[in-house]
Parts: sequence; C-alpha cells; structure tokens
Amino acid sequence: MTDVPAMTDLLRDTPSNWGRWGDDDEVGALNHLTAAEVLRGASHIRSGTVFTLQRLIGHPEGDPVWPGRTPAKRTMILDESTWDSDTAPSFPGGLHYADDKIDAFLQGSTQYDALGHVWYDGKIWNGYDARTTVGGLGKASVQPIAERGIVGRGVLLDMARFRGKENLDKAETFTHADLEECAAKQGHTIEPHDILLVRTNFLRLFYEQGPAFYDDFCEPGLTYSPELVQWFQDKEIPNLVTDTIANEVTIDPVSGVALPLHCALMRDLGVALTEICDLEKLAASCAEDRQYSFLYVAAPLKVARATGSPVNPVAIK
Ligand code: UVW
Repeated sequence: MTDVPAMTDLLRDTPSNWGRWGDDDEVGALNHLTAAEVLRGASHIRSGTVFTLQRLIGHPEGDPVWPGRTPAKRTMILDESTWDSDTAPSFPGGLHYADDKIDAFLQGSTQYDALGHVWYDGKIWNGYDARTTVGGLGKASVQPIAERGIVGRGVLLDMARFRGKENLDKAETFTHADLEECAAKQGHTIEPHDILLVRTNFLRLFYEQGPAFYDDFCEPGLTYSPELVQWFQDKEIPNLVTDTIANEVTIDPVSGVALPLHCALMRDLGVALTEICDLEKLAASCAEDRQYSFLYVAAPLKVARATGSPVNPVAIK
C-alpha cells in the first residue's frame, strides 16, 4: 500500500481565501452572495413552485448519518397519557398540550457545516487557531452563517441522470469538468456565484439496504484535484449542496486521504458545505421542464458555537 500523504502536503499548492474578507471573517465564500445575487436568483423564479430539500428526521426506515454519529432521537414528554395520570400538571380551564424533545447531532441530518467544522495543521478557516474549537467553536461556528442566511441562484447538476443511472455507485467519482458537461447537457452553464446542488441519489441505497449500506462505506462524489479547487476559486462558488452524507467521495482514490475537499474547499476557500439533502422532487421537476436554475434560500438555526446546524433549504422555480 502506498503511503497516504499528510493533508498539508496534499494541499500545499492549492489556493486560499484567508484574509480576503478581513481578519475577522467567519462566513467565507458566502460573502459572494450580495444583494445583487439575491436578485439574480429571484429572476429565475418562473412558476412560484416551491421545493423543500430537507430529509425527514425520523424516517420509518431510519436516518442516514456519517459513521460514528447516531440518528436524532425524538422523545415524547407530554401527551394525552401524561394528562391522564395523577402527577399531571393542571391548567385552569382544562388545557392539555403535547411536548417533545430531540436529541440530535447537529451534523446528523440535512445540515450546514460551520466553516470551523474541519481543519488540519492546527488552523481552521481564516487561520484561526484550532484550539478555538475546544468546548464549542469560538470562531467560524455556524452562528454567523445562520445570522446572514444563504440566498442566491441555485443550479441543479443531476449527475445520476447525466450518467444514465438511478443512483451513482459506491466510490464513484466525478470532477468539475463533469459538472460542466452535465450543465451543458441540461442546457445551461455554471455561472460565477452559483450555488451548486449536486444530485447522486446515492442515499436511495441507505433506505434499500439498511445497515449493509455502511459496509465498506465510501460515498460517491467530487474528487480532489488542484484543478478542481482552482475551478471553485475562479467561479467563486459560495456553497456546495449535495444529497450525500459528506459532499465528496469519502476516500480520495488517488491519494488515499479522507475528505480532502472538506479541507481544500471549506477550510481554505471558505465554501459552505450542505449535506444530506433530498433533491428527488426538485430533480424530477427539472427533468420535466428543463429549468435547472432557481432561487435557493436556506436559513440554518442560530446555535451558539455550534459545528453545524440542521436546515430545510428551499428552491423556488
Ligand atoms: C465530517 O466532516 C466528518 O462530517 P460531515 O460530512 O458532516 O461534514
């Protein structure tokens, strides 16, 4: 087996946006999403059709999560059985109500990653010391991303349909050139500042296979190359949104490094990553009317010092 290089060596010559938006920046490439980009996105609304892109939390067949995380657990605290008991609280007039709580990884469903979620070489996004993550992210948490919101032109890149498959296979890779080709076949181009929504339909296998889905776990996705990172930089892509758990092929097949694009795109360029989306209804609609661009809107939850946040992004065509 060949030696796996350190992330520092693999990414030595790739570009960086540290300092580009100031020494105190915490939202990175989302700075590209100006008011003009909101209007550009809105100009792609044609019919007013709304698509919500979050996966259900509490699916009867379970919820897909990164290995080592557990799916969200919802617990009923108050329901009609509680009110029937002797210890039930009582309110004048006979009010009853239901309450529940959720115990969840903030990265355990459709989610925005905070820019400080991953790092190497002791530094997170913008050069902040990685020790700022201890006890909660003191810098580049999800909160600043949630405070600004994410609105712009979204484009769907339906890689599964482009490759003539129901879903991409385990460890199947594609590049920025494939994304460009996919867009061309769909009848459009990828423009600067576009929010990229990439469909693999890989999580179909999670619901079909159950626990066997995690055997030799390696998701399909974009694969690292210096050219790909430069392409994201040149196009000034603010946000990569996918329907996989981790947005990129799990293990880079060339170097053997795990999740190098998390580091090259998010830690170095400040590109926001959005994972575990459900793009199926949107993709079916795009295939039917050939309109692959839309207004994309997402508002992650404002959780102080958090590494990520659940979100229900919306595409409006
Ligand atoms: C990791 O980076 C490990 O997880 P995620 O795919 O949630 O970003």
